Amino acid sequence: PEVKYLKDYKQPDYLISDVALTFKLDETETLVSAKMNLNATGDASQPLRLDGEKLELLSLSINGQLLNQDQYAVDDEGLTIHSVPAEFVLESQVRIHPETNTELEGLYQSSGNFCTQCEAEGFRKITYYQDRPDVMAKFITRVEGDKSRYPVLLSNGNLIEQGELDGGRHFATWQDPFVKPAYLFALVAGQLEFIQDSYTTISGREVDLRIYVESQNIDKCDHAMESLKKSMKWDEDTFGLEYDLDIYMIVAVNDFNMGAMENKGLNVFNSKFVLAKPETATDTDYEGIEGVIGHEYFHNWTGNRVTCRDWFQLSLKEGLTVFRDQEFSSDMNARSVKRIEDVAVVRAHQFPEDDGPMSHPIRPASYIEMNNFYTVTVYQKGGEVIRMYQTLLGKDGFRKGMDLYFKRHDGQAVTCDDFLSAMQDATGVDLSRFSRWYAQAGTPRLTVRSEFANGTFSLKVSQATPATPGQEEKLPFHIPLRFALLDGQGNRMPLNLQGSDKPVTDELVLDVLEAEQTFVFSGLAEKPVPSLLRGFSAPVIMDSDLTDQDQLFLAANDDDEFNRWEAIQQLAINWMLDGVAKLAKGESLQRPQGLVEALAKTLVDESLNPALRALALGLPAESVLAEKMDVVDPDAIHQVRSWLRQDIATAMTEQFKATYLKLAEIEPTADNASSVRRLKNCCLGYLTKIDSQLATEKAQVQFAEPNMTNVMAGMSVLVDLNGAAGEQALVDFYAKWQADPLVTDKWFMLQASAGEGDTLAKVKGLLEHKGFDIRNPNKVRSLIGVFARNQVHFHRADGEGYRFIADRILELDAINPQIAARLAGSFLRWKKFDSDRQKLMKAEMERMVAAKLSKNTYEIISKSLA
Ligand code: BAL
Ligand code: ZN
Repeated sequence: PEVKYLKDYKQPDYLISDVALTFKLDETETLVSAKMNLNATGDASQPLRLDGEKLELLSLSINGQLLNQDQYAVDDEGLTIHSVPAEFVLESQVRIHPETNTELEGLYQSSGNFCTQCEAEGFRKITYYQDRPDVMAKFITRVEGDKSRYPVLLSNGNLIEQGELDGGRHFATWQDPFVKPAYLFALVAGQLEFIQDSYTTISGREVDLRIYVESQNIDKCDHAMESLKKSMKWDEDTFGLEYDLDIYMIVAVNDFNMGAMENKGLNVFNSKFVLAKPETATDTDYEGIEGVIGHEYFHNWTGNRVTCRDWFQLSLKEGLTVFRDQEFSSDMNARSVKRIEDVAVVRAHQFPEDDGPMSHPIRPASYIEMNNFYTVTVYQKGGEVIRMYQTLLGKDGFRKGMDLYFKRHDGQAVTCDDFLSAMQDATGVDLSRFSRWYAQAGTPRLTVRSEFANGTFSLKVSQATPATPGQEEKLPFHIPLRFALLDGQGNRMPLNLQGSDKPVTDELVLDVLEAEQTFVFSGLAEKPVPSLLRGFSAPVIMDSDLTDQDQLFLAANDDDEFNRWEAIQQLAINWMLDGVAKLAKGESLQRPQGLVEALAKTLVDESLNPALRALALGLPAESVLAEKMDVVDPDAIHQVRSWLRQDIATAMTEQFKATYLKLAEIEPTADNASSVRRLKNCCLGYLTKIDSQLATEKAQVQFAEPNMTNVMAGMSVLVDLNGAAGEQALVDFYAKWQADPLVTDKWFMLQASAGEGDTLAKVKGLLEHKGFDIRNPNKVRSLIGVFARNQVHFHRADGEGYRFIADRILELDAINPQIAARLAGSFLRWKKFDSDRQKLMKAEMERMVAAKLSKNTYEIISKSLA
């Protein structure tokens, strides 16, 4: 397959100013007509190339003249018109087949309704077009369909006409007044109901807000609507950004490759990120909905009004919009809880990606299949890069940069360099070295060593970034290191930084710019404990010389809540890695006394948000430990982590019981309900380890509650205890919820993630279950995807876990290459394992690559094997 390079970017030879589309909808044969105005950007000497895949061309004309077959050539990826005028009208008609579209890209059907997904390159499966983000046009879309089967007909922009047609059909015409690239096009048609609300913007315009769902879900839209209104207000308050159309529509569909899509004025969402009521959705679902509704809404400015010049710039809109949604959620909820959760995702998923064969900078330099680059690097590390701008420039400086970015680029398709220039020009801060974050892959290792003598504290900071594929040598990054020094009472001390002309403060952002730098602070009355990389101020792996004693001090005293949590994590990681080494030597494990005491104090510290206490008690994931080992031993990690959980449960039995019972009594308020549940369910999880009778009793009570968070926690305890009660809970749960696919997803997930028992046999059996459908991405992610992340069972020593996933990848690749390629990512870390497992994984990858694969899956597997 062809590799595309950023360095080969050329501006288009022709631009499209306007396009009028007509869809004659039919399940098996939809007709799409397109009429567009084109202009040459140069002398019109070049042939016109249009993208198009899986289209049946019926007619093609220029300025009303039908073209004959000598005048153009069609291939699998598009068509070329050999000669065109400098300015012309192009008309085409194609036939497409939505019913057989299982890739869920372009126009397809979900639950009998029509919908579209065009990002990144799906519009070319709808009609012939210059399907690239720097071609921006005004769209008018006429949708025609059977009135009884498709009473609702939607597209981008404002509704300008609707009416009846012969044969029981009707039509609607939508006009989008804003220019947009084709990836933001959307069409929805079907039997849908909607809830409606309105929002008055800061300048007094009234916007009609609608959420469209299947009728059985109409009672599950309120949280999404509230989240939308909060997002609109937040973007006005925080960035002065106002919505620009008269209507904002969200449609929930069951079959969707991504989480959601920001199409102009007509967002299409995976129903998982819309539908919620307490009986069916967990607190995590509620948070996810608020975040994703916000994310897609924020794209209206960061993505739609200002979009990407080319797909290499994806992080321009995604990193920025992730940062914006994270900040929104932090303002709506508990900031440090959100920060801890976001950092946990970076560590568990982005750091491994950055350290593996698919490692790429947030602005990749090449790709085979763009869909493979909707990654945690482009999104989450991209978000961290935007956060670093704000850390370096301050909130006001960052806002000035954003204002300048919109002033310069509204209505344009631009690059990450343009964003950086706006930040630099608005603030006068030199960001030349900062630009390396866009070009270099890999996670910087930051080594911090400190010394204290005669009232002077010096901090020696060195950075190094390991080689990544295609990038052997790395230059130093510009790393903002947020920093404080704490005295014996945990108070921040004044920071007299030598050589600095800035006023003395008690917290600083140190500019780490060189491979090695020393920062010296003088005039200190006592030996301080440093609080480093506060709030995780940069996406780096830090190696500090903090002792266990220092970490225990920080866990109890740091005023940076992130760093309090971090100190406990580091203590737990150190102990568990040490435990794995001990097991290998046949030594026994001993209680980490200090850590357990710190956890006990945290558990009962009522000055802390209950969710924060639960996070402290949640030990680092097995995958996080795996990343810390040169050769991963998944069984030993599992054993050590389980031992520690058991030991903590034993040591703190009374505290867990008392806390559980106390929290169960609390009458929760809207503000604290979810964090109280989180801590309560964390306690219940620990109680399972020591008092199975009490845990069973409490779990049964929760299982019967009208609250899905409590039900899931209860069911998971019952299943963990591995007895008849667990089996019965699974049966009852399915019987109750079988008609609700989002709830049955949870049922599949719980079983695929089981650490104990023969999980593989269970999962194989569930593939045959009537509730499972391999064509539905949510089901695939819940059952097969969750199994592939099950450290113990995917990595079974007999290789059966690998074989099972490889078989599913091959099966899925023929149905939905995007989903297959995602799953193929499970093999990327194969070189981290022992030689037997490496051989087994390699054999499966070789088997896959020898088959006829989509370019999506081929890119992942071939890069992994390289
Ligand atoms: N643009 C693809 C989906 C999202 O990031 O919002
Ligand atoms: Zn996005």
